[in-house]
Formats: sequence, structure tokens, C-alpha cells
Amino acid sequence: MGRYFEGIEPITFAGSDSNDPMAFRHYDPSQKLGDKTMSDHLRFAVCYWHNFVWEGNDPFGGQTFERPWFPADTMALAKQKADDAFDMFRILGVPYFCFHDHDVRPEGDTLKESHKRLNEMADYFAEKMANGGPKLLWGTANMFSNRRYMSGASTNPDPDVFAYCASTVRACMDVTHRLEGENYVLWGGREGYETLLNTNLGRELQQMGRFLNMVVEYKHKIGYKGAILIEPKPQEPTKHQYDFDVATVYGFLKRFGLENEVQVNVEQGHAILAGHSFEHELATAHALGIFGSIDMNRNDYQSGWDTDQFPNSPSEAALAYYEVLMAGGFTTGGTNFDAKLRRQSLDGSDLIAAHVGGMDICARGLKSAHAMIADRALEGPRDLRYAGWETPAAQAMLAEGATLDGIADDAEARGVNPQPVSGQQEKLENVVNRYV
Ligand code: XLS
Ligand code: NI
Ligand code: NI
Repeated sequence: MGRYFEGIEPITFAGSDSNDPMAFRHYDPSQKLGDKTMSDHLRFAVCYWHNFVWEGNDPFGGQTFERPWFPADTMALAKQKADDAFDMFRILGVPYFCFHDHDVRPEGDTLKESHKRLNEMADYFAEKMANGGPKLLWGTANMFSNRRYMSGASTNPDPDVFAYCASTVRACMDVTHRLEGENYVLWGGREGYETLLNTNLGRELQQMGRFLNMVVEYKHKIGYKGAILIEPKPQEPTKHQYDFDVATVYGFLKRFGLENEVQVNVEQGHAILAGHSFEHELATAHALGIFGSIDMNRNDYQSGWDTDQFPNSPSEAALAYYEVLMAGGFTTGGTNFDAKLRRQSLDGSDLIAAHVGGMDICARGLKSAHAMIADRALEGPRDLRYAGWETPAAQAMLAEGATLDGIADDAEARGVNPQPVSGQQEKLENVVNRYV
């Protein structure tokens, strides 16, 4: 048993009148919205890296946090870290967690030694998971921190790095499979470039496409039933990342024949870095049929960095979950808090309070979104806006066999003279604000 969170009781639902910062005001796990409980809608996960690995450093300063398991460079400390992590999962009552290989075990001197340690930690997790611990939402490989990846992972100019990545991903997929992880994520932090002056962009994209195809082949070979997810991000750490945004990833998947095999894990902060809103990225993923899961956080809107703050805006959360629900809700995916404290928030209780607030804002957003959909508050006006397209004549224009010529002749014969109608944006914004 860990000790770090000693004295902090499991968080419970206290209702919206409560002013207890360590209680849920909106997240009532067993409350039903439609045919699913809030817990089943949201499928919360806590990430290992920001909470138990990150030491509070920024580009101008080092460690600010003091945690008893730091620097976790021995297996004993890695296990102490796991004890405390699972204490936090229990206190929060989250059904899932997520990790990279690098988060949970100190790296060995050889690939084999690293994998052996990863598997030892997986055994340690398996026992805790079997004893009432959370399930694994997704596993992933950290192929961006070590200096060997500075010029790329699968896109590296050195084929030995490509081979190293194959071994790393195989080990991480095996562990994810063994722990019954519901997804396997690839975030290509170093799959991009710093300067085109030294980069063969076409070659690197080919390498990345081959790698992803092999990942999918391996998934089928071992009978892994979870989803393979790509997490788009436009930049940071590299100046330009190949998985720029959802639309770019879709084009990449189409090119390599993987659009039915791979989905996306969409992160709010990454959407913003790409110049989009979170809901834009979610709606795009839905429209293209590749919606998988979300990394929930927010950015600082002034700094232009991926600040990975905890979400705290009711309207942003409402619009995000609106798109999640419109996409049919989560299947294998869920809401992973890829979010970290500010570096002055030193205490263990800060970690708990941050998640309590984040979970609550998501629950509040989900409730708003669910109500908007139930009332058809946006769908009603939206249907009216497109109603013209429901007529047989309009449908015929889109049907197989229709031609530009035929439509043009008909338009001229009918003397079509379209009359603009109001888009009603402000009225719709007012509607949304009634629900948040
Ligand atoms: C970094 C990414 C990373 C992925 C997992 O910006 O969000 O944390 O989610 O590798
Ligand atoms: Ni991120
Ligand atoms: Ni992320």
C-alpha cells in the first residue's frame, strides 16, 4: 500500500449545492442519462505520466514536486509509485487508467531488459487490477523522450531506430493485450521535422505508413481486439508533426489503406494548437468515421503552448460531449485526463482536487449535451436548415447518374432563384447558453 495520499477519503457525489472541494457536484457515477449511467458515458481514465512521472519542470526551471517515489529509477521505487498511483485511482473511483512503458518502469541497459521490467510491472498491475483496481483504457509506447528518438521514431533516418521502435511497440502491444487494454495509442511526438533542410519528407511518410501497417498486422496476428488509435498533434515537440490534425490523419490512413483499421484519439489542447476547436476535431472524426477516444484537457489561450491544463469551462465541455454523443458515444474509447498540475501546485491533494474538478466539469458538460440532444435544441433547427435536401428532387441531384449538365439544364428550365435565409448563429448561441 502506498502512503502518499493517506488521509484522503474516496470522493463521493454530494450534489450541486455542496461547497466541498473534495466532492463531486455533478458527477454521480450511477445516475442515468438516457440508457447509460454517467460512468458508462464518460469512461474516465487517469494518465500515469503527468501525475506520477512529471517533476514540475518547465523550460526555465527544474523539479518543483517532491514525491516519495522520485526518481523511480529502481524497480522498488517503480512499485512504490504504482502503489500510490492505484491509491489515487481508488480515491477518485475512476474506471480506467493509461500509461506509456517509460512511465512505469526504469529503462534497462538493453531492449530485452527494458521489456522484462515492463512485464514485471504489468504483473504488478494485473494483481491490483484484479483486486478492484481500474481497467486499462489504453497502453502506449514512449518513443519521444530518449535522445535516440530525437530525429524521429519510425520516421528516423537511421533504420536501427525503426527496428528499435518495432521491438518497443511489440512489447507495449503485448502488455496492453495481456492487461485487456481497450485501445492501443500511437502519438508521434517525434514523427515530424525540425527543418526541411535535412529532411526527406516523402521518405519519412512512407516509413510511417509501413510501420502503421505492420502494427495493424501484428494486432490481428495476436488476436488483439482493442482499437488502434492515432493521436493527432500539429507541433511540439517537433516544429511540424505529420499527424497534424484529424483530417490530415484521415488522408494518411486512406493513403495506406488503414481507414477502417485505425481511429483517432482527439485531444483538446492539440486541436487548439492546430487552429481548430475541440468540437471541430470531434465532428470531423465523426464525419469521417474514425472517432475513437478523447484526451481531455485545455490549453492556455494566450501562451500558444500545449499546457495540458485540467478542463474548467462548462461550455467547452458541453460542446465537446455534444459531438461525442452525436458520434454515438464511446465504444472502446473514453475520457482520459491528459492533464497536469501547474508547477506551484505541490501537494498530493492538488492532484486529487484537479481530477475532481475535471471530472465534474465533464459530467456537467455531458448533462448539458444530453439535454440539448434530448430536446433537439440544435438538431431541430439544423434539420429545418437542410430540409430542402430531403425532397426527392434534391436527393436526385446527389444520386448516382446525376450529371452537372442535367442539373444545369433543369436549373435553367425552372429558373431557380435561391433566396438566402438567416443562419441564426446568435439565436443558437443563446440556446446553448441556456443549457450550460
Ligand atoms: C502529448 C500527448 C501524449 C499522448 C500519449 O502531447 O498528448 O501525452 O497522449 O503519448
Ligand atoms: Ni498532449
Ligand atoms: Ni494526449
